[in-house]
Order: sequence, then C-alpha cells, then structure tokens
Amino acid sequence: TLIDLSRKNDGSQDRAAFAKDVAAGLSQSPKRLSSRYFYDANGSRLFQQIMALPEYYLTRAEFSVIQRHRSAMVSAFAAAGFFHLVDLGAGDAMKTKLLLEELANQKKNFDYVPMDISGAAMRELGDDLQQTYPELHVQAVVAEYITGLKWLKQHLTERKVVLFLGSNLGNFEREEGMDFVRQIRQHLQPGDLFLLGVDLAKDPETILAAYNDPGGVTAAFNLNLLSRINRELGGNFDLEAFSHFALYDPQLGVMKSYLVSRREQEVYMEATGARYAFAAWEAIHTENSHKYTLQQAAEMGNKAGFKLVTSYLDENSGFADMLFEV
Ligand code: AVJ
Repeated sequence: TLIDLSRKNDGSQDRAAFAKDVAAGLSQSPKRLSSRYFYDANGSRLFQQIMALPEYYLTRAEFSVIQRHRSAMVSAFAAAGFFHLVDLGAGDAMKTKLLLEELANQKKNFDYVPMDISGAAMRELGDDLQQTYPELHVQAVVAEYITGLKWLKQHLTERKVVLFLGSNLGNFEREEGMDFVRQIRQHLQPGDLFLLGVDLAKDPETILAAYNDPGGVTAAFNLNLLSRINRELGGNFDLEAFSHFALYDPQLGVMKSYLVSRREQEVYMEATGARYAFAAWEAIHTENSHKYTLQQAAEMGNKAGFKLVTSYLDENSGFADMLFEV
C-alpha cells in the first residue's frame, strides 16, 4: 500500500513554499538554496548516477557494511519477535534490500515501511518489492521526515526498528542533526532500535573527490537546482553562467557545495515577479555534507537519549552503521 502524506492537492502549496524559500535564499547575503530541493525526478535520477560513480565511495562503503554485518544486524532487529522496519529516506532502498533478503532467508517476522519525499521512488519500490517478495507487507509512505515520524507513532503499534542510512544526516547542520536524532528518539518507545548511517571523517582528498567528479555528474546534480527553479518557478537562469564548486573543511568536517555566478547578471523569477542580482563570482551555497567521527556520532545518540549497541564498520573504517537502542 502507498500512503501519500505530501502536501499535494494540485501541488500549488509545494510550489508556493519552494518559491518563498528560493526568494528568501537569493535575497540574502551570502546567497543560499536548500539541498532539500535537489530531489525532483531529474535530481533523483542524477543522484542515482552519483551513487554509481567510482569517486562516490559512500554508497559502496555502506553496502559493504551491511553485506559484512547483515546476519548480526538481522539477529539484533528480530531479537524480540515481530517488528516494523521503518526506512527513513528509503529512495531505491538499494542497501536495505540486502537486509530484506537476509530477513527473508532467516524467516523473520516483520513488515517494511519505507518513507521518502519522492512519490515516484515509493511507487517504484512498492511495485519492485511486490514482485520479489509477494508475501512481504509493505506500507510505502510519501512524506517529509517529521510528518512521517508522526504518522508512524500514530499508526504503527508494534516494536520499531528505524533505519536512517546513507549519511542523510550529513545534510543537517550539527545542531539540526542533533535535534533530528532527538525527534526520532521522541517518536520511539523503550525496546525500539535505530540504525544510523554515518560517513566518517577521513582523508580530505577522498572526501573532496566524492563531491567533485571529473565527469561532472555532481555538477549537473547541483545545477539541476537552477533548472528546477526555471521549470517550476518560471526562472530564467542561464546554466552556462554558473559553475559547480566544492570544498572540504577538514577542521569542521564539512563538505560544502556552491554554484558560482561566472559573470555579473540578473535572474528573473515569474513566481515572485522579482529579479535577483548576482555580482561576478558571487556564489550561492547549496549543500553541506557533514562528516562525523565515531565519538561525535555516539555522543549525539547518547544526548538524544539512545544507548549505543554496536558500530558496524566497512573494511576501511570509512563508514559506520551505528545501532542504537532506546
Ligand atoms: C544524499 C545527502 C547523502 O551528501 O553525500 C551527493 C547528497 N550531494 N553528492 C551526500 C550528495 C552531492 C548525499 N546525501
């Protein structure tokens, strides 16, 4: 079943909220746009391509974490009988499928609740799993994180195992990330589990390369934000006049991405009827991807009211899936 909690109707509310955010971000100094708007159909497709890049180690590293440890993970999940497996920001569930396979092999008793803001992704995943596991009960939820968390607290009565994989926490500022983990904790009960995927601090060159591929897929992903504004808000961004620029701050552990205006220019947006001026080489900040040490992530979990059970690592200790319990 598909449960759509997105502010739909005719999409006009979403569009208005998007226009408001964009207008605010382009009117402030320094300029910024939120990375949450990357994932329209086009952006989701580009992110799939990023995950297949040789430089983008994150997805393969976490895949390897799960491959190595899935038997132990599944035993921990199912230690107290039936559970709801909740997958926040599931996307194509590429990594979760390893767990589903293991759960099926071990004949564990659970249902699967993927959640994502992409309706297309949830429909595809639902159909796909129906084919592979006709017996598995799947409730795919289309929602933003907090709406999804509220829904699960109201509708799921049994023990919950919540997955938040793929270093998705990295897009939050440290403080916001902490708040979000607290939110998750507040929607869970004693006995519930939380598996958090964390990209660990490592060689800055390795991190930078993952967000700056020579083929320009990440650049296209970043620039799609401007295409989306053109498409949905009647913008007239000239994509040739902006460049992707990425840098890593090894002290703060944060990967930062920008779109740099290559010349002085003005951009018009129908949705607001306003013009936005860019100086030559003025940048729009579009994304932060925070990296954590194991200690930082453990401390965050503890402060949110979780107890760390185990940290599962890949062979290079570059990525961790950290299992917390309430
Ligand atoms: C989906 C947030 C995990 O930050 O690594 C990939 C998004 N941005 N390349 C990340 C992204 C540029 C990705 N997350």
